Amino acid sequence: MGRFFLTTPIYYVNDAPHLGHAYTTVNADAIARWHRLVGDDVFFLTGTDEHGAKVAESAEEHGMDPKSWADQTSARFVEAWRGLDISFDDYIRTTEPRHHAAVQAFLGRVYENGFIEKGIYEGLYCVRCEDYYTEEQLVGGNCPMHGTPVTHMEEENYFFKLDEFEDRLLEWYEANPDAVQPPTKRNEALGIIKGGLRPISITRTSLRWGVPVPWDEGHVFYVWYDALINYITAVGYGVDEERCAQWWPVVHHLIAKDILRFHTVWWPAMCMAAGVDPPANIFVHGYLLFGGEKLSKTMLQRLARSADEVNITDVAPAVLTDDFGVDPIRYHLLRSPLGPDNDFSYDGIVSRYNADLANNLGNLVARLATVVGSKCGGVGPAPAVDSPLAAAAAAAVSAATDAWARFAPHDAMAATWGLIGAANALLEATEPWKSEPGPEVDAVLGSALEALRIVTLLVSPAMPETAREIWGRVGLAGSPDECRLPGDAAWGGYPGGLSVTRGAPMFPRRKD
Ligand code: ME8
Repeated sequence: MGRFFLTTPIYYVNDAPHLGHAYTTVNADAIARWHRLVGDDVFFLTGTDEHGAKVAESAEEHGMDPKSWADQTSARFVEAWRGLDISFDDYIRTTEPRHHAAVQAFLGRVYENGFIEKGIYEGLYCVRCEDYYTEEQLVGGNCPMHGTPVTHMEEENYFFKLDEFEDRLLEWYEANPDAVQPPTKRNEALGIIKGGLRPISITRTSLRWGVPVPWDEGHVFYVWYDALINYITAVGYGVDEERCAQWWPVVHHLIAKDILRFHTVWWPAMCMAAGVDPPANIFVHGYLLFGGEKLSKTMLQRLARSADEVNITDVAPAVLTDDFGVDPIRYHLLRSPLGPDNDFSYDGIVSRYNADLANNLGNLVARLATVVGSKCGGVGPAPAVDSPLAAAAAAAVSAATDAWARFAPHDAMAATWGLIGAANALLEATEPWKSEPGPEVDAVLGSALEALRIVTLLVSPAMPETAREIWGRVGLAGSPDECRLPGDAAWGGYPGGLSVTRGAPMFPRRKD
C-alpha cells in the first residue's frame, strides 16, 4: 500500500487543550488508524505552536518565562491526547532546535529567491488571532473574530511578497481541483486570492519570543511563518532530503475554517517561494458549537471549567471522558459530519450513547454472549457461508472504505452501524434463544458472531479499546490492530470453536 501523511494544526500553548482541539485530533487519529488498518505506511503528526505574542503574554500573566510556560502547557496537550488514545507518530514543538533549523533553512531559501523585502509595517493587530486587520474589516472598531480591541503597530519588518503569487496560486488551484476540500472551502480560498493579495509582514522586532531571522539579528519570525513550516520540519526538511522527498508533498492537513487563509493561501505560496511543492491536500472542517439549547447548571458544572458563559473552549476533554469513557467520546466526536459546523450538547452525547452504543453495539455483544452461553455451551459456532449477513458485511466494508477515503468518519460509522443493525435484526427475526440447540441456531449465531468480528474491525479506528475488548470476548487471538483490510474483513474469518465470554455490560444505559 501507499504512504499516508496526516497532520493536525499545531495548537497554541497559551491555554489548556479543549474540546475544539479534541474534535480535530480525534478525527485525524481515526483517519490515521484506518490507514494503518488498510496497510498504509502512516505518519501522523500533531504538536504545539509555542511562539508569538499570545503565548508570551499568557506566560507573563502566569508569572512564568515563555519557555517554562510552553513546556508546561505542551505537556498538558500530550496528556490530553494520551487520555483520548491519540496514536500520533510524532509530536512537534516549535521551540525544538530541529524546528528552528528548518524555519531558518526554509525562509532563508525564500529570502535568497528574492521573495522577502524590508519595509515599515503600520497596521492593526489582534494578538488573539495573531493576525492583521484593515480598518474596514473591524467590527465596531474591534477584531471581527474576537470582538476585542486591536493594537496599532508600527515597526521595521521584513515582508513576504505574497502579492507576487496570485497568478501562480490560481494556476495551482486550477491544476489541483481537489487540493482544498470541501468545495465550499476551496471557493472561499479562491475568493481570497481573487480579492487581491498584499505583502505580509513576517518578522518582528518588538518581540523576542520567536525563531531568530538568520540574516538580520534583532528580528524574529512572525509566529504564523514559523508555525506553518512545522509540517515539513517533521519530515526532515533541510536535514534529511531523502526522507523529506518520501513524505512531501503528499500530505493531508486537517484544519478548521478559522485558519483556512493561512493554510490555503499563505502556505502554498510560501512553499512555491521556497521552491517546494505545495501540500497535496488541505481538508477544512467547521466548528463544534454549543447549540441554542439552554444549558442547565448541572450540565454546565459538568462541562465547563468556568461557569459564566460556556464555549467549546471552556470544556476540557477529560471532563467528558471521565463521565462517559474515552471511546464513547471519541465515537461522539466522529459521528457528526466533518465539514459543516456541528451542534454539541450534553443531551446529544447521552442520546447517541444510549441509541448507538448501549442499545445497538452493546446489546449485540451482550445478547450474543448470552445465547452462545445458553445454546452452545459458550463455544462460538462458525458462520454460515450463505448467511444474509454476508452481503450486509461486504456492503458495510465497501461503504466504510469509501467514507474514510473521503474524510467522512461519520459515514464510515453509519455503514458500520448498518451492519450492527442487520445482525440485531437477524437475531430478532430468528429468535435463537427460543429454539432448540442445533445446526440452525449455530448458523445464526455463527453468522452474527462473524458480523460482529467485521464490525469490530470497522469500529477499531474510532474505538480502539472497545474493539480490542470485543475481539477478546468472542475468543479471537491477537488484536484487531494486527489485521489488514480488506482481506481480514472477508466473510468467513470467524473460525468457530472459540470460547465466547460474557463480561460486564460494555455500555450501560445512561439515565441522565
Ligand atoms: O490556530 N471546533 O491554534 P489553535 C472545531 N496555532 N475545531 C476547533 C474548535 C472548534 N470550536 N476550536 C479549535 C492555531 N479547533 C495555530 C495553528 S497550524 C500551523 C497553527 C481546532 O490552538 C481546529 O482544528 O487556535 C482549529 O483550526 C484549531 O483547533 C485552532 O487551534
